[in-house]
Amino acid sequence: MDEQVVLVERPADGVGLVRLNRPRALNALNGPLMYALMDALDAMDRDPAIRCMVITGSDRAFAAGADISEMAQATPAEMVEMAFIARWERLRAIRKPVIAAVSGFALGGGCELALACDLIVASDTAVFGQPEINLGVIPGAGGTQRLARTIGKALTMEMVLNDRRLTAAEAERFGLVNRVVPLADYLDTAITMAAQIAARAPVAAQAAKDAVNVALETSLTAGLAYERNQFYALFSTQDQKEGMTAFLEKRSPTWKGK
Ligand code: DAK
Repeated sequence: MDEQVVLVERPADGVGLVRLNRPRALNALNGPLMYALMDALDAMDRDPAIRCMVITGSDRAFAAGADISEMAQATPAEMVEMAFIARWERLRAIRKPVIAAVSGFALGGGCELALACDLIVASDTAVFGQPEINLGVIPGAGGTQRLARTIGKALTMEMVLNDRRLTAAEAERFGLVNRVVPLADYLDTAITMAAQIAARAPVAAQAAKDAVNVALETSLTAGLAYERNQFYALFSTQDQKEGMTAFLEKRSPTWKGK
């Protein structure tokens, strides 16, 4: 029987949860799992009932990286043919906020998957690392780029050159993760955070995510102009009228997502 490589749930109002489900391989990210993950996220991105998503693994491993057995004998052409990059790029196109709930190993592509999410909630057992140098390669899904932008050059160099692994506490101290909580609480904490975000003005939440991501890719002047345009554009939404009217009427807003 085929293994169900991801499990999809709706644990709270407006929240979609995707669990990576290859526990025996520590959630190694093989082709079928990446396709299933991206299909699940795409479907939730299109579903108006979902407004925030959570990706998680098991307590022992968020994901121990791309599946080494799938890559070991591949030629460059075969890597391209496997649509290896295309699978990963799909995550960047998701418009709704995505939270990684990380416990245990987040190594290689597992660390990169977490970094590609918008927020990270970690258990106190989480370990973040880019051990690709041990395999004779380097990170290929954003590790060098996103880590350098997030935790700086010095620590990134140590991680990619010398397999320095960060404990959850270090990851929090260096600004890699939003929150570290006890193992028993990490998923609930991520779901609670997702439910809070899901209860906020949906169009504004997508615009906020988009604008922060633009900040990582552009000059300050261009970024400020982009932010301003997004801000003005939100005045075309019913939610802006509702949010400001509700404030003035001293009541809670009712968001329409329009
Ligand atoms: N791939 C395949 N199988 C893996 C795996 C992986 N990455 N990690 C673990 N497993 C499997 C093990 O082979 C073992 O399987 P069996 O022998 O039981 O069949 C099972 O999971 C349990 O693992 P261990 O027996 O090794 O468990 P330990 O507790 O002793 O060690 C460990 C846990 C996480 C320290 C160890 O398994 C380990 O070092 N794993 C490899 C970590 C690693 O090197 N990760 C980086 C892989 S390279 C790209 C996109 C993505 C990437 C690149 C490009 N593009 C878009 C271009 C990503 C690349 C990578 O992630």
